[in-house]
Amino acid sequence: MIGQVDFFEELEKSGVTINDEQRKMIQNRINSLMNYEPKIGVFGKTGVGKSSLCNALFGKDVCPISDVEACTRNPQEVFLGMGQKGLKLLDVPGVGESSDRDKEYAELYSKLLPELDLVLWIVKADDRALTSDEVFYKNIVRSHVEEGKPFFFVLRAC
Ligand SMILES: Nc1nc2c(ncn2[C@@H]2O[C@H](COP(=O)(O)OP(=O)(O)OP(=O)(O)O)[C@@H](O)[C@H]2O)c(=O)[nH]1
Ligand SMILES: [Mg+2]
Repeated sequence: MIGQVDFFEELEKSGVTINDEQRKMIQNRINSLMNYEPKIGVFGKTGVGKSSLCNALFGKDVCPISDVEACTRNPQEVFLGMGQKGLKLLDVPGVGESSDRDKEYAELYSKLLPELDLVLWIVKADDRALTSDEVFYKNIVRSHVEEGKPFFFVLRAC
């Protein structure tokens, strides 16, 4: 790749000598960074519109949605291609449906969080019942945010 050739030329011009093995390692590292596809988790309470947001960003109905009942039961990955690169959205089941489901989803969210590059937590702007958002944030998400995980609350208009 031209960028990599320039990079190595520049290093040599600056008097830095690298052997073939080091060059290969650097090249592999650059390639894996260039081809990296960030993964974004779309979290939040059931019915806030997580799957609808993924569909809107994807431009097609790839994640099932429901007007009347908790819908997403398993995490679903949506690939958003942008030219030769892209990123992955992970649509997950929503919290706050029942205590049994919340236990299950607490485990799921905990398992997924380490592999995410960014977490979006969707909240309906007019929602006044925020207990499950608060409990999940405090018990599951906060420690990751404190360790540097990028996190945004996203307010969904009504
Ligand atoms: N008014 C309005 N309704 C929306 C919006 N986004 C989603 N909805 C509606 O909200 C309802 C729930 O949407 P879903 O996308 O299934 O919600 P979800 O967060 O994926 O729900 P779970 O999969 O159960 O966690 C559906 O009736 C959607 O049409 C929005 O921006 N505005
Ligand atoms: Mg859903």
